[in-house]
Amino acid sequence: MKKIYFTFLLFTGFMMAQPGNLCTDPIVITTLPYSTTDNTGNYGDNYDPPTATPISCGAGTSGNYYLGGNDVIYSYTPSANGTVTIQMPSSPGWTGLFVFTSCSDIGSPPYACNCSSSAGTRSINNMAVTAGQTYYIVISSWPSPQTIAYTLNITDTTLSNNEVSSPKNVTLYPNPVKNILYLDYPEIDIINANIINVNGQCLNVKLNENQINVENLSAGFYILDLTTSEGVHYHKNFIKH
Ligand SMILES: [Ca+2]
Repeated sequence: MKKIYFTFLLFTGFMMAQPGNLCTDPIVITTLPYSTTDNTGNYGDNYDPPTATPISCGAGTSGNYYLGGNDVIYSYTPSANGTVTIQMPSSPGWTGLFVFTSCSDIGSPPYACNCSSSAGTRSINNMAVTAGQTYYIVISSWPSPQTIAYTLNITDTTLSNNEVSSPKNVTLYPNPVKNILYLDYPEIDIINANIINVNGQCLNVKLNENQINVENLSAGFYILDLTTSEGVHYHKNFIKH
C-alpha cells in the first residue's frame, strides 16, 4: 500500500508541474497589491536569454544573460487602464525582472525590464497597463547564480485615474494622436506637464497654449502627468500613432 501511494505521488507530481514554471501556466495574480517571497530554485530553467541583439535593461546590462538561470513566470491582467510598479527589493546581483505582453516574446525585447549585476532593488516604476491585456512578469538571473531567493511586490500606482468623473475635468484630444495633443482643463490651473513612457521614464515636454507637440514620440502608450498649482497630479492615458 505504501509503495502504491508513493508511486501515485510521484506520478501526480510529474504530471502536475506547479504554476510558474511555464508562461503557459503562470502564477496568476488576481488582485493588487501583491506580495510574495519565493526562490527560483523551486522552478525550472525553461527560458533562455536573447540570442539576437542584446537588450539593455538598466545601466551596464547590455549583452545580458539575465534569463540564463531558473525562471519564474507570473501573470497579471488589469481590469482598468492605469499604472503599476513592480519591485524585487533586496535582490542579489546578476538578477533580472522582465515584463512581456505575450509568452512568445520571452527571449525578445521585453515590454519593460530592470536588471543589474549589483545587489539592490529591481524596479519597474509606473508601468502603463491596459485593461484586458495580460502582462507576464518573469524573474530570472544569470547562470551564476543559477537560482535566487526573491521577494516580488506589485502595487497599483494609478493616480487620480478616475479624473474623467471628477468635477475638475481634463480632456485630451485627439486620442490616439499623431502630432499635436490638445488639452482642455477649464476648472484647474496646470503649471507642469510630463509624459511617462511604458518604462516609467519621464520625458520632458512643453505645455504651450494648451498644446503639447508629440510628433517626435515613438508610437505607443503613454501617460500624461499634469501638475496643478495646488500640487495635485492628474494622469491621463493617450496613444501616439
Ligand atoms: Ca533561464
